[in-house]
Amino acid sequence: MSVQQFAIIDSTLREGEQFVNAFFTTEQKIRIATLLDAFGVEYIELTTPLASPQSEKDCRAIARLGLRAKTLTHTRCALEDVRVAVETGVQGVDVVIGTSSYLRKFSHGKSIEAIVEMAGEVFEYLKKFNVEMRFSTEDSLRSNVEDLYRVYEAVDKMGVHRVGVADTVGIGTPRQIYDLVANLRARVKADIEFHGHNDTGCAIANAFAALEAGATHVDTSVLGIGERNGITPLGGLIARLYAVSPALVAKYNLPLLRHLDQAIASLVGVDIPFNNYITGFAAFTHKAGIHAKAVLNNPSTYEILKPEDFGLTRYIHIASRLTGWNAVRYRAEQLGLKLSDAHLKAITEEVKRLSDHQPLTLDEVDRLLYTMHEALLEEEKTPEPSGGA
Ligand code: HCA
Ligand code: CU
Repeated sequence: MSVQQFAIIDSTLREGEQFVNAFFTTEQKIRIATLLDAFGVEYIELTTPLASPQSEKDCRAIARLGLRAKTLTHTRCALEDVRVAVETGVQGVDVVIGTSSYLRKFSHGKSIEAIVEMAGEVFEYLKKFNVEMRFSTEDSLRSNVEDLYRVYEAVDKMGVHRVGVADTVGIGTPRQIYDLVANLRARVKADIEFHGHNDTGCAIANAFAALEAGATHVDTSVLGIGERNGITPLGGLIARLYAVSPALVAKYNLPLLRHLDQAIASLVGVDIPFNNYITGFAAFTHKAGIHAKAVLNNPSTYEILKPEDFGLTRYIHIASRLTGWNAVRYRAEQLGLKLSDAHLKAITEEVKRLSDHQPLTLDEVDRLLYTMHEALLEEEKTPEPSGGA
């Protein structure tokens, strides 16, 4: 099944707050929410108001901003929690409860019957308010699948708007996620949300597999921040979808991605990883001569993402022994230097000779180009020696 309509639930202000380095002031939360809204995510999920008095105030403050994105908060499957949640003015409540034997045994200690009963109470109450209701099973991938279907079918009958599959420990593979979501799609009327952790590097692929299987909502966070090493990163999901078809992500303001990544990186005190999707510093760099030549002729030879669509530019790295003379010519043109092919080839050989022994900087290559250019100008100026006697 191809990916159809979908919405992003960005959880930087909920799951992201669970990242070990994260501490956001109210002003910072508002700035993040406003940027996410300008980017165009459809939903913004906020930390439960039960976490602390300030969390409750922040939740209310962001719900009051009147953003285009819908605001959601996150609670346990308990009447006392959802009562507080609806009071904050959010447009939806994301209810979650663990269904795996690990969580049932070591966390809340409830049976599947008790979970269905609690969900009944919670949604009976929430129905009186004009809020979206979501029910998710924590640790879905390590839950008994029959238990899962039983709970999902029960809450579907209760009228929830979305059911959520959560790969809480990042154990799922794309195939497993695809099968689980496809089976669920056949069983419930509600929309389906996927929330995936990245412990084994599958969070983006799993989110994409969920969408292919009929999920309608995907959870992300900026840079993927969250518990442990986090969840599906917003930028990575965008890259994945864009590579299938740029039309899938045309609804988002893509150049804002780098502002979001930079803002979060600096707020939580990390660098954007060099190999980050789209915004890592090496994402649009080309080095080997063969790559550089082809990219200069047509960027699509080695780029599936167009940097300009994200407000970024590509960089051709020429100061290395892997370089080629086409790349060196491109640099000379950038510097406005006119050199013949023979001279460019000679400089390329010099770059290779020098960088065979030690790393070279772009400055050093530029100096070789300028020196050659000046020498040629000098030659032009010097009169030909007269032909002799
Ligand atoms: C948590 C766990 C959670 C919930 C996901 C969800 C997870 O921190 O409460 O609500 O769908 O990964 O299971 O983030
Ligand atoms: Cu999570």
